[in-house]
Amino acid sequence: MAGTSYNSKDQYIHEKDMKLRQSFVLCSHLMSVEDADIETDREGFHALPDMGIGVIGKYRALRDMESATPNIIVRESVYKKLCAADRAMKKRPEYQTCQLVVTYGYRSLEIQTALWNQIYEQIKMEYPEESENEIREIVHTKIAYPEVAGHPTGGAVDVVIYDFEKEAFLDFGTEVGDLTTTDAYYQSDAVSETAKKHRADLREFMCKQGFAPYDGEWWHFSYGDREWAYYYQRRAERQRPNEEILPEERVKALYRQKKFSQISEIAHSEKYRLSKEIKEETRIRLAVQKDGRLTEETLSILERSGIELTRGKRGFLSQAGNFPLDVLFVRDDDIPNLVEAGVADLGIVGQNVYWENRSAGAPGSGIVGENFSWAGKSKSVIERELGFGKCFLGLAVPKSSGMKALKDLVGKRIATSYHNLTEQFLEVHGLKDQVEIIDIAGSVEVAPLINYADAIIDLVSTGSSLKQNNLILLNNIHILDSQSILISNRVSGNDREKRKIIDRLLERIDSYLLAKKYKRVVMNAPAVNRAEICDILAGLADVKDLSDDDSCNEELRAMRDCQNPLAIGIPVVLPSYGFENWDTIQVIMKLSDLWRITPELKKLRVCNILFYDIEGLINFE
Ligand code: PRT
Ligand code: ZN
Repeated sequence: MAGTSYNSKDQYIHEKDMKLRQSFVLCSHLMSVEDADIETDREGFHALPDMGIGVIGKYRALRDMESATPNIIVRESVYKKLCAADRAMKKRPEYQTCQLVVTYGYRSLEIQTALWNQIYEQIKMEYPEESENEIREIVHTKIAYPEVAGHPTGGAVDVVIYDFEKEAFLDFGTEVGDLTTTDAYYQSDAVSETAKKHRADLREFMCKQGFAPYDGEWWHFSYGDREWAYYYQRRAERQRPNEEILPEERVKALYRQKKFSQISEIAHSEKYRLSKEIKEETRIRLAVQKDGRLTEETLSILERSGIELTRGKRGFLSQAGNFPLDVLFVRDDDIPNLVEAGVADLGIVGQNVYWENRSAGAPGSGIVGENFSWAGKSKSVIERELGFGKCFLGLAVPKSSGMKALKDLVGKRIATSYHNLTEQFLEVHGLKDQVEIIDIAGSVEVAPLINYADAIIDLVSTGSSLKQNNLILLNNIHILDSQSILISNRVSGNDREKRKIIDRLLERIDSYLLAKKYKRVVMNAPAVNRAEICDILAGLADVKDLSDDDSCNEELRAMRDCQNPLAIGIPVVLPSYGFENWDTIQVIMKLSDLWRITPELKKLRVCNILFYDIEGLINFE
């Protein structure tokens, strides 16, 4: 309960008679609740993070504590229960993209008392003839009596629901903390059906975790304070109407009101500062294809990077339980835009889609030679090539057309779903005004068959689709070689907290990508040939010999330099128990290299060559 406005006595009496008011808790009710034990009151406080998509705390209506502690503070159990309520809420489809926002938590007993005194004086002046008790009740409807107040215990919170997708608070009928209207009453009939539903749902999410609601303010909930104890006490009584509830069975409060001096230590403690600095709740969002060619491999990379997603891929948003990552499932064509707009921090998408999107937005862009270069400044960058979903954008013509060279395209029509890339390609080859582009969304390869186009520009991977439709590549032109890439939003990538998480994720992905290329190979070899065999194996580790894959050379070099006996290409020789003249040699190498040297190894009487997949490879430089 909070707020300092009050109405005239007539209004007060009128309201008091109103049915709605009957559900309100009187100050005298709360005075009858037993105060908390020292034991339960020992529980500490926790500062709510002010960022992220879990529960966060942001002062909104009442800012009287803001200068004392910039973060909203609540009891530790309250924080845990808020997190549980937030998670439970996100399981409901219509609340998947929502989060609980706490707009007020702990208030110092000093502030509570000062506000109480101020209103008390005013009310007393207005109604000099009222009894002390009556005045206290009137004041209590405006501001809680300090001795029974919830916010100073750290157990009471004011909560709203925010939709981070829509970037807006849900409609609750009134603003949080607005006590100038009786529509703040939970059961107010004057608010919309939507607002009523939101109020009821918020109450359900909170009460399922053991919070008590307050009928006077739809946003106010508490745990462990006297109001909470009174609420659950009454509930128990209602459930056992004919039984007497013994004094020791009565629900007691858990927390007492605290002066700021008593908790200021917490507000300024190491733990508090740490939690503010690390912003424990900072999470990053990755957009991936919902259902398509890239989905399986993408999820597999995440899984092999040790990231557990809580929801099946059907959901729109899935949270990793063990890593600060949330995954958005969307159509692949939307991914570059979501990352550009910063709705997602990262995205996994085909280069074809990425460049088609970027070239659309880049002014004065064009292909330079055989390479693409875009002048426009993009809000996203490529972080990694992921090596799957490989294909290329090719130019194909009907076999029977007799077209052999680019100049044969003059006056012809090209069907494609890659308008921007096609246009740039034509421009670079001076054909822009001489060839007509026909945009089609799918089944591009049938366009020539039905005489809708004379050529096509489409993705090719095995080439069987072209074959089936009697098409051949013109000049074997690859307009763009493509594979899936991990892209990031520039702003996210430069944010200190997000960068840390992105780097941690990249480290895991790198370990998976590196491991995927290599096998662990174990073999038995005669000890007499040890040196010769090891030379062959170690010789392979020369970076020059492995240069068919440039992307990993740098990592390889680092591995070789680290003098780690289990590093790639360094053979480890172990004795074979019971066979004194035989060694067991282990080495990590590419399978293709192993096949290349097996004839040599055979000559040196190596036998039992076993090779295994590597799950991952973590390297600390
Ligand atoms: O529904 P959503 O919009 O998310 O998916 P989508 O239908 O747009 O894309 P999807 O799932 O078909 O492909 C996703 C990504 O996979 C593409 O953007 C490419 O980066 C990559 N990829 C890799 C391919 C192919 N290989 C591929 N062969 N995408 C499409 N094809 C199609 C191609 O368009 C042609 O119709 O397969 C046919 C040719 O295959 P081959 O093997 O016969 O040559
Ligand atoms: Zn409140």
